[in-house]
Amino acid sequence: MCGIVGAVSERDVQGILLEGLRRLEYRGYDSAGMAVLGGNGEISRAREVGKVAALSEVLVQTPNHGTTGIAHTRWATHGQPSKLNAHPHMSGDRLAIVHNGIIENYQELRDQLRGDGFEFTSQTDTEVVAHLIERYFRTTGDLFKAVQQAISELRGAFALAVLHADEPDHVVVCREGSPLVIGVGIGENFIASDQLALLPVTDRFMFLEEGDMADIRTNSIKIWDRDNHPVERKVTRFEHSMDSADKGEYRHYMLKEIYEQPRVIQATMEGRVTSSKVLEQALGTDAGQLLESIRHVQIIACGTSYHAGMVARYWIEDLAGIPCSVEVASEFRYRKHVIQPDTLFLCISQSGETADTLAALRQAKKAGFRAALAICNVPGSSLVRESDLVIMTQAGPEIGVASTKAFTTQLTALLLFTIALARHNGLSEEREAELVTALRALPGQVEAALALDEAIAELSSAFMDKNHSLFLGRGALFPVALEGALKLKEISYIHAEAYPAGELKHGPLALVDSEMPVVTVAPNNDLLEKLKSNLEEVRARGGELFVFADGESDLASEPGVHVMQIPAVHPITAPIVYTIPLQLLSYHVAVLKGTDVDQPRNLAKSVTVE
Ligand code: HGA
Repeated sequence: MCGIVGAVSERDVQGILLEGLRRLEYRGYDSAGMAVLGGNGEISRAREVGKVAALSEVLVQTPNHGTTGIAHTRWATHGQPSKLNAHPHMSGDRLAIVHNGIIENYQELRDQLRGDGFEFTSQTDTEVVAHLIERYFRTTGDLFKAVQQAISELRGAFALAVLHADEPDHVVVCREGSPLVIGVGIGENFIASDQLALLPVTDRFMFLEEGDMADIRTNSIKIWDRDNHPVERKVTRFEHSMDSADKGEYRHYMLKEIYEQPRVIQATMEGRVTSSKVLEQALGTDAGQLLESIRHVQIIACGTSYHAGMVARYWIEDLAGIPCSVEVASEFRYRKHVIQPDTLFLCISQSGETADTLAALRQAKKAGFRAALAICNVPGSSLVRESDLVIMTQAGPEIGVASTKAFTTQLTALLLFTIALARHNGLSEEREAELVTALRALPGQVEAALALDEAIAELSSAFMDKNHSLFLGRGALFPVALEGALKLKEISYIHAEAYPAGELKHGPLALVDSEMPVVTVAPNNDLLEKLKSNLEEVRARGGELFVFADGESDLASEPGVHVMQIPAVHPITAPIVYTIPLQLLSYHVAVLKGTDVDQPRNLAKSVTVE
């Protein structure tokens, strides 16, 4: 999704802005641009379609020197990806603006502003905001007031950074529905939509709250809340090490992130388990009291996080005996729901800024859920700040657009939560100790699954020239099949569908032939025998099978059947371990196909627009 970077400094900011944009590339975007206020009192702007490298080349030819600037990577929502639609947008040649989000009433404002004589050069909703601010600037002669008045007329979601040539040396920013963070420097200050963009220049950050506006200068940061009261926002230090945003020896971020999983799963458990128990205080000081009262769990998430939620439903109903519903956020938020008493609202999001998930949470709070629990990877994100309880995953920055380590750490956190909840609902000490032992074995088991990398790379050539594929799983492994299919779609662009294996004969079997590889995850659980029958059904129709199976499952390779043995795992933790080979399979197929693995086409990392 779009990214914003800005700087107010005494030194030249072009390099800082460009580096910031590069660090936001992982979010996915279609064009990039920058506006800098030069020493001559003029704003110079550069915009290019495509990668930040293209913008950088233009800036080598014609540099944008100056000490105050704003920059942007755009992921189009209103108007096609083009140079004219790329940000920054300007009103005349004195005001420049960058925007993340969507202005819902842009058409009506556009008509009004046209009537006032403003000319539009783009199809974007953002340009409306530029002209609206300029209109108020003409009457107030004050950029801060002009932004304040303009945003009072906007409906939708936005993070904005505004620069005016008549008011040099500062940037005015605001946040309503899209994230914005201030980077605190010495004799210089910064802004960005994601703190990662600013790590080369600072590790101290202030997170703006919903409705905040701020005035950023070299030596001051002033913030006002929605009611126009001056407020202080806490300065927090960035915790993850700098190198977590580097690729290191790996060819792609995605591969690096797949390999980080043993460590980050371990980190997600750290401080939260003893040798035999889950420490429920790690979920929050009052967690015990709250968990005691929960009678139902409603999980909300999108994409990969939704698949994590689907796995958790099996766990919660199995171990805690509590009913659990799972729904994608974009559906949940637009329908009426019946809320059971004492329902816990559980949101899962890697970034904590997923627009639909946040909107669902805000609705849920009004609707009267018992409490909200967030499972999230980004400290200080909106989701974390707005939830009652939080379990932070410790995945560290995830740069690859296709989520890997965020998923398995979400599952780890969800299992910790499930065990804590189950303890209030009849889980015995022995069973808890057994589950904690299974959890603690995970890093080693994931490591063992990673050892299959080379063998999976060989297998992947069978998918190279295929257009479709089918993924099968049963029970809690069905969402793992869904996640495997999603990974293959996302990065190799091969159409992949996932089904609960028992559904095969109710339709998808009609598609099976030698051109349709069928991938299956088959741990040694009580559904294995049933799954084997489903695989026979595929073989009988000439389908080629790729089975990731428990070593004890007595499934063996034969012509048309490729079996990869996975070390024995506890049935409860199997979904985490069996995810690994599917990630590796997608990765290798994508590499063979030569796609942009870390930034697949049309996709964005944190989906901060609806
Ligand atoms: N609506 C604006 C910004 C889009 C955005 O924030 N994407 O993540 C545009 O289309 O330019």
